Amino acid sequence: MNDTGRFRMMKENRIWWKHGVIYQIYPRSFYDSNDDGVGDIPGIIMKLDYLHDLGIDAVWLSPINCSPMYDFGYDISDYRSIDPIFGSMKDFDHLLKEAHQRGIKIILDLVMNHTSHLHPWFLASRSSRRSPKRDWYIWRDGKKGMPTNNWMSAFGGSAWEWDEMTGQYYLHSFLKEQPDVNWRSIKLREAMFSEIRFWLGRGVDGFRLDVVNWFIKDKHFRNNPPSFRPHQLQKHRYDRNRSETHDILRELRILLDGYDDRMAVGEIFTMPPGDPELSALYLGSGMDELHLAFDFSLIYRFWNSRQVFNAINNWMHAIPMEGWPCHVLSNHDQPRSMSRFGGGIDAMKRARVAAVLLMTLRGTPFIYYGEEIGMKNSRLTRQDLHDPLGKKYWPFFKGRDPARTPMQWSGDKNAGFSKNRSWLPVCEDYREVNVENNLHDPYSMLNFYRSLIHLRKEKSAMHSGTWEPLVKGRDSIIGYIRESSGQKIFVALNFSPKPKKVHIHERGQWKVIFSTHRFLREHLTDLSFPLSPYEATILEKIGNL
Ligand code: TEU
Repeated sequence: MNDTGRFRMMKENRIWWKHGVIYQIYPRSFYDSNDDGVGDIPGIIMKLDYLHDLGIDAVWLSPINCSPMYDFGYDISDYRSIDPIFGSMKDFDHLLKEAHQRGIKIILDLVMNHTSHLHPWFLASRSSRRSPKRDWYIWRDGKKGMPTNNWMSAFGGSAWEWDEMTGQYYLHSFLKEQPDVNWRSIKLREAMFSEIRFWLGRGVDGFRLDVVNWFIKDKHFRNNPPSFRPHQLQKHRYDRNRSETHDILRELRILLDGYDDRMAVGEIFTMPPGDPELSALYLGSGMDELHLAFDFSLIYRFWNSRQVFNAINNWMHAIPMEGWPCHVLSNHDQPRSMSRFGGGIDAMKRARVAAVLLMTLRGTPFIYYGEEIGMKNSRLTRQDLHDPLGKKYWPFFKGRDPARTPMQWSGDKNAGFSKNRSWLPVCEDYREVNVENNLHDPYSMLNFYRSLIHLRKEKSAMHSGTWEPLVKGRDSIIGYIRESSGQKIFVALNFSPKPKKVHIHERGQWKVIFSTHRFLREHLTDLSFPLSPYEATILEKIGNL
């Protein structure tokens, strides 16, 4: 077989959501095509070639549906629409077509634990106790002028809001403008599934399901027990992770399996330090619930090789036999990994080690926009903030805006994101850290990511091989073997600013195929070799495996 044939076969053997790389776009901040200061769908279309060159296989868009934006799109008032701030349905269809032409899949964010308080379903539900949609949301009588139980909202305070007109409380796990729907109502469930079918019919390739582990609440509305952990006042025993949620996911999987090649990745929201066993539960057998589930252990870790290793190792072990992991360093809710892993002059070096880790693990990597150029959290002032969490908890917590600032395209005004003042100010380092500079520098972070992603595509061991850890975070080193039939790769990562040494007695001929420090094609005869400070090296075994 010639090379083209082999490449085609390699491609066909790849399952996009397993072996590809997924890129998260926060649409408000990606690219502003109409200079209103907010990113939009035509802006994403204009940057598709950039994404294609980067080598990613799919894009996950944070919500683009109509929303009053109390929680910046995570409060949807019409699932079948596109918010005019982002464009029109025509723009969206155009995006789908253009992305598909470049071999890029589109994943939509479905926020189905709650709707906006302005969604017509909630308006109907709220209008009267006798409304046919009353039980589409969760309404309860109070007890002596108090809410029915002690459940707390993730955004602070009671999760119950009094509704004067009908004299009952409704549940909201987030803002009071985000009432929780009642997934126990068959009618609501049917309505939600029909919204999903609408997007499947339009050709969307997959969904990211927001807080999918909170869908079902305790039937008896029991009080949550207190928690003695930092940042948590109660254990969310009765309002999260109820077993009936799995029935919904099994139903959803049947629906998706009825279409060709669609997927669902669920946000399994857990508090620090993360809970891999719990996240893995939502994969079911690996074949009958979610295709992928986020585990937040790694996103909660700082720069410590042992802790990072343990987070990954526990996650890998939790995955069911037929399941598949995914890995993520940053998202729109958490501090960017560049900042979390520590600033200073070594920040970019650590980011490169982290990039090699992300791209060489067994499992689907998710990149958060800007990670590929080394964007960090922005220093914002109180006046800059939009996120309700930042406004509420300033100055103790700036909220999530610091990780949501505009993509840094160039050193021009507003980082080339918009000709007008952007909705959030661009990060202060945009004159140095931007796509244009990165494109001109062969050794830039962007080119580093690009070659890593392309190497990952090329090497079956990297995208679909087994994972065998050999150095487990001891002495600042993580080292592992990835193996697929006919290919064996060793990845060595030095988390330390000091030189280190790997000691593994595995003889044979090893060739450097990627490295922060070494020449490509350098040969080693053993896996015992010195590592420079923050070195990340990938070796491939040649000859007999
Ligand atoms: O996040 C779930 C969630 O619980 C986080 O918002 C968390 O409370 C917060 O990050 C604490 O710092 C999802 C979305 O990703 C998030 O953007 C939404 O605000 C939230 O759900 C509600 O839809």
